[in-house]
Amino acid sequence: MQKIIAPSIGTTLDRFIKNRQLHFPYATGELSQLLQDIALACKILNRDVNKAGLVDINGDLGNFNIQGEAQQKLDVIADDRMIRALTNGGQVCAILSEERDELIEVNNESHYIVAMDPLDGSSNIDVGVSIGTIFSIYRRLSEPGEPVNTKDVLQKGKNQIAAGYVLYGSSTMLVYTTGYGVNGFTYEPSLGEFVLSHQNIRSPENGKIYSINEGGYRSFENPIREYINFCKDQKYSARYVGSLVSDFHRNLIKGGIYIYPKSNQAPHGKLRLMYEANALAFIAEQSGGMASDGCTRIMEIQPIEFHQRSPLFIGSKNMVIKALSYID
Ligand code: P6P
Repeated sequence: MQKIIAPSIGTTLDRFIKNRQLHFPYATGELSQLLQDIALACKILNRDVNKAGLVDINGDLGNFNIQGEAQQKLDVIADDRMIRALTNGGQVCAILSEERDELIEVNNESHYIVAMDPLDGSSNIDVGVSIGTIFSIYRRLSEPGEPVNTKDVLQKGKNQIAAGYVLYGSSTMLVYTTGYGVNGFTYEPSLGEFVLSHQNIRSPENGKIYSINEGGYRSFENPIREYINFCKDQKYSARYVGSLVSDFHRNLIKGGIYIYPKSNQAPHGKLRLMYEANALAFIAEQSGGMASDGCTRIMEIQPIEFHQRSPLFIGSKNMVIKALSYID
């Protein structure tokens, strides 16, 4: 068997994925191909995002997605690019997108399902704030060739084969896990490659950053208000970008907690289980962190609807434990 050389900083994503595949002699390479298909779409999207101010792709389209949120032009472009790359790549049998009401059936013979938020935080596009793509990968439960059914899609987060995000920020980073740790790759435009820059990311167990939209303070339940007051007593720093991937990534690297709780306005929270909470929960846990909806481990929640929402407490393990201790 080919000698497995531990990847070093500077390794390209493609080489890293191929190296990892060597650890699994029975791997068929399909997941590797799928990850590369996603990376390709995000490289193209990175170009679109970086010129958003220069060409007419800012602003909203005047229509709304299933969430009732104004669809931004770049939202739709991102959705189209991801769907095209995944379809052309040939590895997915179905795609669940935040931008599409219904499941997109692709290739009945393929094994994988992708749940994605093609461009999260898109309301920030016009004001130059970082935005992100979030993806989650499952293996279908039905046999190839059979029609894809809802059970193939509505799987618990603990069944994820892989999950990740791309942060289009001061630099563009892809962070993902396949269940064997978390690694980060920074896009090098001169090479057109994602390059390993953050090997085996570990989430600090403690932190001094809390991320929650305190504008909702009066609509939060008392335990959330009490935890916010605890954070203030501890003199933690309040950091809330209003872009989930940005807030999550900063907390992953520096230590911190992100909370989007249920409230009067959002009785189930705002964030979506299938393609936001589950994907980030996989990364959080694989890096030593924690993710809960306030009473249940995110990755244990049995989904019942494609676009269902969930409250989210995610980040440094001891901070999440402390926040949950305020909730009966
Ligand atoms: P609010 C963006 O719309 C998003 O889904 C996340 O990226 C972000 O963290 C959250 O919503 C912001 O929501 O209600 O605080 O504006």
